[in-house]
Amino acid sequence: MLVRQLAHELMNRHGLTTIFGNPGSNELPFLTGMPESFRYVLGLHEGAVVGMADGYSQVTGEPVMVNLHSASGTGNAMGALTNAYYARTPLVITAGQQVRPAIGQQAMLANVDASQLPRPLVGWSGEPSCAADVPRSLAQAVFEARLRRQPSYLSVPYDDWEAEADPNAHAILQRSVSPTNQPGVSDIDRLADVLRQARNPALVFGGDIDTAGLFDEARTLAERLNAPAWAAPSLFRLPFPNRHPLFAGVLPAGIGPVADALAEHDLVVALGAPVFRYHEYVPGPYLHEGTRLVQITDDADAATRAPFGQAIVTEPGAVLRELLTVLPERAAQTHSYTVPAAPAVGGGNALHPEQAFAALRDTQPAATRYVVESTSTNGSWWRQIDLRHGGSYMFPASGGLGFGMPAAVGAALAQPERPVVGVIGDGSANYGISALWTAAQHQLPVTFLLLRNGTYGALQWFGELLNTTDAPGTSIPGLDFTRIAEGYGVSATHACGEDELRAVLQQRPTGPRLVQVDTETTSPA
Ligand code: TZD
Ligand code: CA
Repeated sequence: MLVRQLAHELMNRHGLTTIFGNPGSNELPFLTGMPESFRYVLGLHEGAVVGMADGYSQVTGEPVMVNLHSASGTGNAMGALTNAYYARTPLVITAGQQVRPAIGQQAMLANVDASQLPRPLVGWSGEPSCAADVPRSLAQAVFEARLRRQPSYLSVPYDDWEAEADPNAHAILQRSVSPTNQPGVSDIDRLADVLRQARNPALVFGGDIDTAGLFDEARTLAERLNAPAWAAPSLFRLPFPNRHPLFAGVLPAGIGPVADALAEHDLVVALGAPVFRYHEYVPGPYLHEGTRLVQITDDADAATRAPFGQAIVTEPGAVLRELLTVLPERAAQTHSYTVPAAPAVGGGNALHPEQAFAALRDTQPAATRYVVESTSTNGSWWRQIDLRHGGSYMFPASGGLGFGMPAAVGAALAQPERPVVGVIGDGSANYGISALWTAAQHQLPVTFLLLRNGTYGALQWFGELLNTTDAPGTSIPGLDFTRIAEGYGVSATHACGEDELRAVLQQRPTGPRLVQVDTETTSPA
């Protein structure tokens, strides 16, 4: 058996039969002779490749293969890797390397110091020391990604794939590596006691809760405790129905404002979130006197780097489920979800973003997945949208633009029967635009709602916050995304006014479509 055949068999056994990639010559010996059951999803730029893989893996909850071209392909992918890293997406990235004798002399396409290149945006990173070690290294990349929920990176000299596999290497096919970080009985008892004794507890749920498929459990725990539930700051997935009467909102992303928001609570239990991912620097105490915080996360890094609170490093899902068995049942309550106020209305030819989001809410199926990458419209979004299902909302986890369009495509590939809408700003769109081509080639029924306000709206807002309103480079006139989309093979409409927008959105897409609408620039608040 060749190293390549053994690697393909290993991928097959781990369910890694979909590969997102953009190949070059170094990668061809790995990609040749792929089993029929494998699917190679071609992206035209590595940012889109990683964004698609990220969206795909976030939907399946499983590791996924990514194939990049040596150093330059890896470089192009780095921005997208910031998002995958903070979303804790288990990408298994392979990159083709020059043959070993050519690396040191830096022949064309050598990836010099390959294992360093993607750091610190991957967990494990390596290059096998010889061909015989390729299958084991690939297995390690897979186990690392799955176990630690971090992207991992493997650089492989391209002549290794044609080498005869070492007879011992077959043992790798039988291996499994299982996590056992379940909470102990005493951990649960103590936590349940603390919760029972709390006068006024609050819950904070992070994106990990939704990624782990715990959306409904999170709601049930809040209802059981009758405690308000916040979404953690810098939210990248919605872990709680946003119009539920116990939903307190997304925590602000500044130190002082978080303390203020939680001031009335004596106990805060944060599940599946770092404590905390702040953004704009607003000083203040981490928490006010009288509030204590317990963090439950399976991300050891997120526990050790937090500046305050008690952390328990264990699987939040297990804690949620155990707490639900020990905390007393309450009589079933029916909750009437809050109704959004009528949307604000734009002037002139431009819609207020709230009008666009109300149109989505009223026209799209309830289980629609939204991948949002529109930065100045955040407040408008939460004021209008109504999300009651797990997996309904994704946002770039590190704020790196270029995630939205590709992730929407990846999400649709992972689960074609669930509707996907990308809500994309006219600035954001450009960083991941080539994902349109992949959507067209696979005829994925994704709607891209393109909000065109002609600016980097969020930067104008930040400019006022930072007193830098004269900074250049925040205006982006002259873009017509209907023509760009058509060039990539995606049908497109420019919707004028609210009625036309609603009429277009009412139609169910059979393939990808882009709907461009002119919007007013608003503040994210
Ligand atoms: N480049 C990358 C890769 N990520 C970024 N976050 C930025 C630049 C900086 N940036 C922001 O943080 S928001 C933003 C930029 C350029 C404007 C996005 O414009 P948009 O949305 O049209 O998508 P709004 O609603 O007009 O802000
Ligand atoms: Ca914009």
